[in-house]
Amino acid sequence: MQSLAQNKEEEVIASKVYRGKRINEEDGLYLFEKAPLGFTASLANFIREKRHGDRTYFNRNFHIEPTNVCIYTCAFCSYSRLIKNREDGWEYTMEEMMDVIRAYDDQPVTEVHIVGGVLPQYDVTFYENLFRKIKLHRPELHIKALTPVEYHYIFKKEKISYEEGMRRMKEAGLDSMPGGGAEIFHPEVRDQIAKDKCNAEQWLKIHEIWHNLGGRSNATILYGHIENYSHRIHHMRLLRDLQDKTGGFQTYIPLKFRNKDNEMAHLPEVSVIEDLKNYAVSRIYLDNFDHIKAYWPMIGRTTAQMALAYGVDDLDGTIDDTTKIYSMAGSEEQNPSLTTRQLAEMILQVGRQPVERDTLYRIVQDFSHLDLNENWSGYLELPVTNNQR
Ligand code: V47
Ligand code: SF4
Repeated sequence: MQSLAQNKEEEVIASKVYRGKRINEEDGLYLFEKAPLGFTASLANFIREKRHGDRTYFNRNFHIEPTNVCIYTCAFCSYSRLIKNREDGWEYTMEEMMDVIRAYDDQPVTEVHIVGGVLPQYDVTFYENLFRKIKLHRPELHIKALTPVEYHYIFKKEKISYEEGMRRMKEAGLDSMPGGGAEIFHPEVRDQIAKDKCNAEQWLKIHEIWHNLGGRSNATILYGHIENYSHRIHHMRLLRDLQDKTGGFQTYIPLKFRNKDNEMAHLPEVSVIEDLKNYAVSRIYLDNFDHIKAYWPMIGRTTAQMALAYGVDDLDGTIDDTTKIYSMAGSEEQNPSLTTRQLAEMILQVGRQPVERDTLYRIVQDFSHLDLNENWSGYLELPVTNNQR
């Protein structure tokens, strides 16, 4: 493999990557601080293509956000602000959430993603009942719900251990855990931006317990605010270490900090170049993660397409947004939702192969044979989203 390395450090890193060896923290820092973007991108793309070829995954999913107010006070989040002024907010009842589920009865979605603010009325029993009701109504719908932020809070309130709590969630129908709440693990940063919710050890412990119960989960990082590159590497090191132990993480999702209407609004947002570099370094450093996901509503469709050349192999899903956490924070897409056709087109336009997956990355349908000029069938126009109803 012809390497773009221009000096000794780059030769060492390239040689590790081409031999399938792990890079260390210094290598990671070098890639962040000094390496030319083209060099880093070529290594990330090498790994991406070795693992997945041109395959680019997406799923048909929709989000439910139980509430947009929260008892916590994360400085980067527009939600904590709203608790003082609840008329701007919503707090769904169980039946209202079931109405959203029922609205997709005729749609070929495979996953519901449930995450929102933390409120006392949503306790262990509430979520057990919600998961049971969803499974009773639509057993095959994958429930990807809540993060250690909610779990830590509700289990503590219920006075039960993480083990018992996660077992109860599993029995009630929880299928997997999304990656939120990770932010930046390092206390130098976490104490400033998310000081009152679960800490890094608690976040990691709950994932570990879930993995040991046979569950799968994702991991995120919130980057591009007050953290430095060492904090990002430290964050990934903790994830890589846990993944060595359990193998339960599926995908890593870098989330770009957006600065609208939150306590950190004075900070500028990082550039698209920084986004692409972050995806590429993540792909190289996290050698034991199968997938790197670009969450397209946050960075916009065009950057998401570009990210497919920087180590990313997954674009999340059709999403259909009842979710406001990102649009309120100033994300690119104000009403994020795409049909299968639109997602597949985005992937084909940059020469990759669109593959619909389920939450556990089992292939549902391969769309790579499709010709952009063909008259596509109605099936591809689904899901017809709430936004379009
Ligand atoms: O943890 C909040 C982030 C996360 C802002 O697992 C913000 O498939 C940027 O984790 N700027 C929740 N980000 C979302 C999440 C997620 C999203 C998509 C897919 C998956 C998955 C998980 O949203 C929070 C926080 O890091 N967030 N405010 C903001 N101003
Ligand atoms: Fe609450 Fe999550 Fe927002 Fe923090 S990031 S204030 S825990 S909704």
